Amino acid sequence: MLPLQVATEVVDALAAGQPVVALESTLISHGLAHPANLEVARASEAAVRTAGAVPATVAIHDGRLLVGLATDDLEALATAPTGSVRKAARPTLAAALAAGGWSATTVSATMIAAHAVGIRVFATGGIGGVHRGAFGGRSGATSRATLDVSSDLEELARTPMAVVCAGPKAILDVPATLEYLETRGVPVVAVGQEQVAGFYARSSGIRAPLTVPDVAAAARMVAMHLGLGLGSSVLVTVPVPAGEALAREEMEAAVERAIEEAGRDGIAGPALTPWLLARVAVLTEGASVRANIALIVNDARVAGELARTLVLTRS
Ligand code: PSU
Ligand code: MN
Repeated sequence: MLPLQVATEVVDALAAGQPVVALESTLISHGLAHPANLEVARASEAAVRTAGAVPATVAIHDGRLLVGLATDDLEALATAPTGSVRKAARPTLAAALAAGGWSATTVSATMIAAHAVGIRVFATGGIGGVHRGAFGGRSGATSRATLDVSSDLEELARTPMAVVCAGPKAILDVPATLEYLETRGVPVVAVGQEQVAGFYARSSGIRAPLTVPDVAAAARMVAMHLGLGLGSSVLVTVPVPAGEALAREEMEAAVERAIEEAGRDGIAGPALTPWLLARVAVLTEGASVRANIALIVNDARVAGELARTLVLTRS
């Protein structure tokens, strides 16, 4: 049994059949630095509300899986000293609950909690996926296959929700990530453009397996998929707002360099993604952080609209 502690507002909304959007917390604790992390967390909740849905940010505190954070809890998590917050995914959920204190939930752990309470829509920034070199083939110290594939992908395959994101994170092997999702039965739907969103960039350069023109059409596809009871999620990708997007070439140069440095410094495991995001931020002189903030809040807004549309089409 999950030791869930669900905020009253979330309990009430779910009981009344109102739209609820789950939000993850690893992007708050590990993805962005203070104070941008707190601003993003608050702005994401506000964006969900403006869209007409109730936000439920998920995190772990003292052995409880919180679904919906109080204002001071959100602040405590966002201002906790660097390194004091654990990163909880499916494989580390039990350890995080046993440890006490604060842990942030990744996409996989957030989905476990959200699905358990009946939330159908979840927003994150960029999903985790197949890291470059996961199956070998990179030069130098990292030529050995690392098998570093995010537990996000397995969760998408086994837990039914709509997950709204700006595509797989650009630090990943994006084509391999999409192949993996296809193999594991996860539909990837691009909204408003032909290509899968590219996280920092508008486009990943890869044609989406499925494209819909707008959120209403995405909601119809999500309703159909979830109605079939196949067990997997739908990954809905929306591009970062144009004003904050990075050019793909500019971003790729920074990403390549960050990955090379990470290999040289022996950064691996759960530390790798936060390390790369922080390093790309330095290499792009903050431009990647502005894109990251914009895409997270935009995803929350779209997820709010999606949740509201899903509720309307259900009744
Ligand atoms: N989106 C962001 N920033 C982040 C993440 C998503 O814009 O930091 C987090 C999510 O919690 C995701 C995690 O589950 O990164 C992936 O980590 P890993 O690659 O170690 O599985
Ligand atoms: Mn990993």
